[in-house]
Amino acid sequence: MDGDARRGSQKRENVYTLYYSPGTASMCVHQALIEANAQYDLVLVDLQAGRQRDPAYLRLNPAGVVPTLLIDDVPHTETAALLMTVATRHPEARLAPAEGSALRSAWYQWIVYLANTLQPAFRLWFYPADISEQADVQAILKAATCRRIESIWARIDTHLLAHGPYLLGGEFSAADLMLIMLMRWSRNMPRPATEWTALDQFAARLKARPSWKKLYALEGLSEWA
Ligand SMILES: N[C@@H](CCC(=O)N[C@@H](CS)C(=O)NCC(=O)O)C(=O)O
Repeated sequence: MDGDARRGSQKRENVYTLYYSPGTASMCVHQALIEANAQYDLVLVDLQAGRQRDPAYLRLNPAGVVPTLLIDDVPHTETAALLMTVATRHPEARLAPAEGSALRSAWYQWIVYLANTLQPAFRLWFYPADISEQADVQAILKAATCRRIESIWARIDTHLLAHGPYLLGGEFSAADLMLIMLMRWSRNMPRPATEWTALDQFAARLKARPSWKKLYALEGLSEWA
């Protein structure tokens, strides 16, 4: 975590502080902040160095993961919740359909679906040691997880083919930011998400957004640009 002690004791000018690590679950929250044209501070949490388990960070995020978003100095966690929070706080960015509309319900549905299915599957794919230290158990787990992720791509691809180009049809939203982040995580898997036609077209569309390019520059990303 870069400069956390200093940030903890100084008055921040910006409403938001995002604790992030490049290309991880913080990515879609970061892109939402960019889309919303919000002012924010970024604090890098060095996951390789284990800084997510520093006591100071655990006080903000007891699960020891990124992202954490401070809003007016109050810590908030869970990617999907943060995404919905940022979208709701910045209606002018049009990252969420109108409150009370049928599209709004679909928006909740997709974000919760992604958070309940794909994101935990990726957690197993990247962190099989969460479940077992045994290499043979991990291998079985990863094979099963890979099949699970592929079946989810197939389901979303079918949806986009029929109802795309975005998850909500013609309307881009924060749900798409979560989807593109998760798709990116599959880039080194046996069958990356872009092997499905509609998902591939979706990726091209999302990658053309100025917020994607800005996100890449700010997080120092290069792969899957
Ligand atoms: N449910 C959490 C999961 C976040 C998560 O797993 N973040 C990963 C990066 S993608 C992380 O911080 N990993 C570090 C670790 O587990 O030590 C959320 O949605 O915020």
